[in-house]
Amino acid sequence: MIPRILLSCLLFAAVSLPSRAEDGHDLWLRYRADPAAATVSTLVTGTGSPTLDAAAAELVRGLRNVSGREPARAHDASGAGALMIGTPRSLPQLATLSLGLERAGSEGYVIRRLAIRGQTVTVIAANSDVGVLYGAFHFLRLVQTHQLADPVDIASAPRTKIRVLDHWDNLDRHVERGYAGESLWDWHKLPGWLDPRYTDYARACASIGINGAVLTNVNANATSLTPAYLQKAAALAGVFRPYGVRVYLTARFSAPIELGGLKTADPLDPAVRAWWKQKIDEIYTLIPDFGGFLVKANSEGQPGPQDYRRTHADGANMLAEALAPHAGIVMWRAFVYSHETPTDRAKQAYDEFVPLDGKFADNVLVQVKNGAIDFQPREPFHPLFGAMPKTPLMMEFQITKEYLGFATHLVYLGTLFEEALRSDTRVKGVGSTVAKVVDGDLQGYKLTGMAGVANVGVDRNWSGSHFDQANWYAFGRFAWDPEGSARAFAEEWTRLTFGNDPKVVAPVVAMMMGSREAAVDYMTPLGLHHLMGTGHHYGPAPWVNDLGRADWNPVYYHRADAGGIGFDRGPGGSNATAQYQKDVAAIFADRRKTPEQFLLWFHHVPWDYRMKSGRTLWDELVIHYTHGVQVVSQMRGTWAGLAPYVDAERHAQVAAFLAIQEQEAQWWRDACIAYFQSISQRPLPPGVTPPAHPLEYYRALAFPYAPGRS
Ligand code: BDP
Repeated sequence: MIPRILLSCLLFAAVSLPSRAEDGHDLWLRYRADPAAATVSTLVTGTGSPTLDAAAAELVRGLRNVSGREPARAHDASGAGALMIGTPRSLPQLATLSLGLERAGSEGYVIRRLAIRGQTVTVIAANSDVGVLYGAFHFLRLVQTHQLADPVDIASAPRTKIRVLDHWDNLDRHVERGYAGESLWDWHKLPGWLDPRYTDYARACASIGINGAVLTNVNANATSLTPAYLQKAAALAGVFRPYGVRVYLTARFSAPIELGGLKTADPLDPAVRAWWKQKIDEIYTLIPDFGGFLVKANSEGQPGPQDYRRTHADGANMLAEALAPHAGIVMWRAFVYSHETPTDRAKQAYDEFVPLDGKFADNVLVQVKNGAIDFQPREPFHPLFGAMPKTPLMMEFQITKEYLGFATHLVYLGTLFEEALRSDTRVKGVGSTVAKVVDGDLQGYKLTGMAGVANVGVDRNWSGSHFDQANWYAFGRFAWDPEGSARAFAEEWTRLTFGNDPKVVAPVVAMMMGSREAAVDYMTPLGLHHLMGTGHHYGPAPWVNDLGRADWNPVYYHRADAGGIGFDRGPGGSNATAQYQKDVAAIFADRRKTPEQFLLWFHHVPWDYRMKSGRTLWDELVIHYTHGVQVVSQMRGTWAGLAPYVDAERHAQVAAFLAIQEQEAQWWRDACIAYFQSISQRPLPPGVTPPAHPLEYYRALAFPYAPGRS
């Protein structure tokens, strides 16, 4: 007979060999064999449900792969090392234990280690099935990151209700601003073929607490509301349901005309209202737990209620009224600006929406981008946060890196999310952070939410690069806890993705934490914004001044002239600063008080202005551009040194992408310095290398096939 210890070694070896390819496909759910990880002898479950079964299956899959041993299954706690999972309803034994389940709320969970009949067992308990699933994923994270140290008493509940990915995916599978291949949704083969990736997508979402997916682009196509496409959406909903991921769609405001043959889409027209009611009822017969609609209206050419002299509230409330009986919601976007409005684009959303505060139906959230322009590498927080106490505002972040180097630049967005969420609106005194607005704590919103513009596609590694997976991950973690920590999420992700070796974890986390600041430096330092190439937004184009609308041109945003650079948004300029609470406004309106990272966002500043460093603004700008490139070079060096510790396949791709990033960072820096120098007419600070090419070279570059076009 083979001794047990030898048997388990053999089993372990069998699981670890042959090792699976490290191509990133498994995301942070890799479950690689790890002799140092905690084990579970028996998995104890009660009555099942699709969601509880998914939780058990995930635990079995994870524990089997990590420990090389499949846990036994039982319906009663037996023996040391057992893991009990369920709700008090599915596993009545849990009701007899004092677990503090009230801490879990309706979607959260507790994970506890306690003694039952003298044996130490671990419990994952929740008040709902999906809470158990979330707890199972948390437990597996603890196992893989070696954090399961006694005593264990964890309680976690999400701080926002709606935690959604917005897919800017078209029905032809082109992903607007997507850099990871075609859309995951294979509309043509749906509903007949259910790609296994749909399940893996839902697992990945559930593992970080995401509970909704808006399947279609905000630049909406009414075809997605036709019966054939609703059947396809229903098939996806069926796959996602056990994982707690609800399906949402974008609603094209003119659908009653395009699909219904009506003459108008006026939200106050009875026939239009009846059309939407009937359409929504039809959706719910196919998708009983349909989440609702995301709407982009009267923005960038999309139709909307203003086409009929109605307000955004009129439009949103019409849809909300028809969705309400089914418990559906409307996420109405505040990303609006019009070329007919002469005011500073940064002011327009606030001007349009603040007068509507209190006029939206209870099941409407207004979805606000983190900053007032457009997902730039850095923006001050959007002045709408805190300014609409009677209207739930949900945060919209962009996970896909439209303005941050596409898939090839290593830019960890956790720090961007954190910076936005920790910004202090001060509307109810110091500490009135954006996080507290969004999670409802500050102004008592009943509905709360966070949306992330997804960065996934059919690429083998889902996100187009290994490190972009971290941005999906961090988004989910921040949606669950808007007061979470970018560093903690980076560390979790790194351990799950590259293992627990401190020789890898410390340098990778350090790279991630500095990466976004580096991108700000080599693209748009000191508050500059929107200098990207026309249309595709690839690379630098600060010189562009000939587009149809003033506010599409980079020159509109940087306003560089012989006297200086920057957009005067203070009282002497557009007065956008006045949209903030008065103490915040006083800081932003004063160029001496404005944090230098936002200086040129709010002020037009002379080239020879003295910065805090003692340098002139011009010198400081050049130093920032140069520093950004240096940080990328350092990241390359750090990564090269990690070759012995990272599998060859992933190491090679990251190394190649960092080389691209370094070249492109240099390109950004050189092109911007060449252009701004042509205006500032000042010499480079001593010791600084001049741009590699004359300005004309950069201006002549063209990229007709850059990905992600709109
Ligand atoms: C901009 C994108 C564009 C989107 C728009 C939006 O360039 O593709 O449609 O935002 O958020 O950033 O609606």
